[in-house]
Amino acid sequence: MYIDAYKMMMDAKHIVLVSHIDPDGDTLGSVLALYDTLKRAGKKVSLFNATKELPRIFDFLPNIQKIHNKLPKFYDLVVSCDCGSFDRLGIEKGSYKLINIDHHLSNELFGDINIVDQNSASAGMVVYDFLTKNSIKISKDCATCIYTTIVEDTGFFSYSHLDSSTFECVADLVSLGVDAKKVAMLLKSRVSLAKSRLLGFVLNNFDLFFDAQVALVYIDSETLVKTGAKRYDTKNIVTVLRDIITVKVSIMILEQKNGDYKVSLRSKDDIDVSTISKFFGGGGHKNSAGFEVEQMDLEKLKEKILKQLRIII
Ligand SMILES: [Mn+2]
Repeated sequence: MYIDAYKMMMDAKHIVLVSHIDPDGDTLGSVLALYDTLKRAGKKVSLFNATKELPRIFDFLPNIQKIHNKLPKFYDLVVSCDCGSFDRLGIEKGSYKLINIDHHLSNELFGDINIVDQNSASAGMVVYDFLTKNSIKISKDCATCIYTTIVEDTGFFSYSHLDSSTFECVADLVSLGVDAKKVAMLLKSRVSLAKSRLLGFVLNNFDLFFDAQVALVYIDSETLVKTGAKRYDTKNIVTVLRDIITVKVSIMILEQKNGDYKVSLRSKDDIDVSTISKFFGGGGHKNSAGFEVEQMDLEKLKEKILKQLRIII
């Protein structure tokens, strides 16, 4: 499939690289790594993301300013990266071909070609495998993008899916010119004022359950307005609660603009929160998962989540 996918890319007239709605460092780094490579191969390539405003923290990724929320008039191939399901792409179905590059266990294999490796630390690492298996030279810019996907999805080498292949890949990327110290500075040492304020809110307003093994925080739209935080400032903020020594699972319930809820779950060790997110129709990984629910009574929602958690804790 690696070879077939490359052939499909080379045969395409206009390729659109699609990163998922509410993008993170993995999806953005993956499409930008491919963009760099395909442009060097002389291909016509566009970058699409359905979300209007991209997280500012990734402003150092080469060509990120070329990602737009408008699709070109004609395109015959879509390549999606880090999208577990088709609806995460934010595009309509059409007559184009689709290559699905991902690492989610829950991937729905919606592509004409699916390169899905659930043992990969990031979707960007699947891109890396794709490039090396096709003997394609990786530029410094491309390596920086792939490196970013790995540090983002592993929390700078702290979560699961870390094995020797991850570090072999990283060693290769560093030898190709990645400045690991610089990337760490750019990603870890720049927090927006709004996010700092939101962090303050989270630490002051969480509840504990099951002998302090579960921490839960609810963030309503008003809090986002008050702190000035954007939706992407809420990303991974739930980990600060998981880091409390007694806590095994942390939960963030985020009110959406239309009154629906987005729920993020983080866990430690062997507690598999993806089983919870799957119960509610969501997806994710063992220690990091999430789902969305339609408008309902908040207390009822909390009760329902805790009831499911009771089973696995
Ligand atoms: Mn990912």
